[in-house]
Amino acid sequence: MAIERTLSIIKPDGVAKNVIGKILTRFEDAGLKIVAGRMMKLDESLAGSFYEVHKERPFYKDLVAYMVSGPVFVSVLEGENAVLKNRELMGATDPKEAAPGTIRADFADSIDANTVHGSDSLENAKKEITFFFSDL
Ligand code: IDP
Ligand code: MG
Repeated sequence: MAIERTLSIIKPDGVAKNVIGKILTRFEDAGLKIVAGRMMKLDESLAGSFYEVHKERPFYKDLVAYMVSGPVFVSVLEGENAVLKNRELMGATDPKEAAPGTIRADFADSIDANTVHGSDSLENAKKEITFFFSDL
């Protein structure tokens, strides 16, 4: 298996619930290393271009509005199979469908406030990492 890097964002609800540490611990306990991390307050332009792929989706406006509603914690996770491993730790997009023990099942309130973002492919991970950490 290859060592990969993936982008994680703890969304405004995760930061507001004071569970940054608990979420990062899950990554570390699963063998993922936090190789970069930063607290940020996104603005509409940054959140809008990050989620550009969803521009035509009906939820795009709400998603961008949600992502700028409070601070987020952006990090880069590194380890074997990091992209898929992070997606497994996160659980399904809709917390009602997320498997027990996943981050979204345990912390998320709704499909909007679903606590975490994670890159969905190695290709997108590379783009998303460069988007936030131009030096990596
Ligand atoms: P993902 O975060 O699990 O990769 P995506 O399909 O990439 O899910 O969607 C990005 C984000 O947009 C989701 O995390 C969620 O917050 C929001 N979202 C996705 N689908 C819906 C929907 O049907 N209604 C409202 N928000 C949605
Ligand atoms: Mg996605």
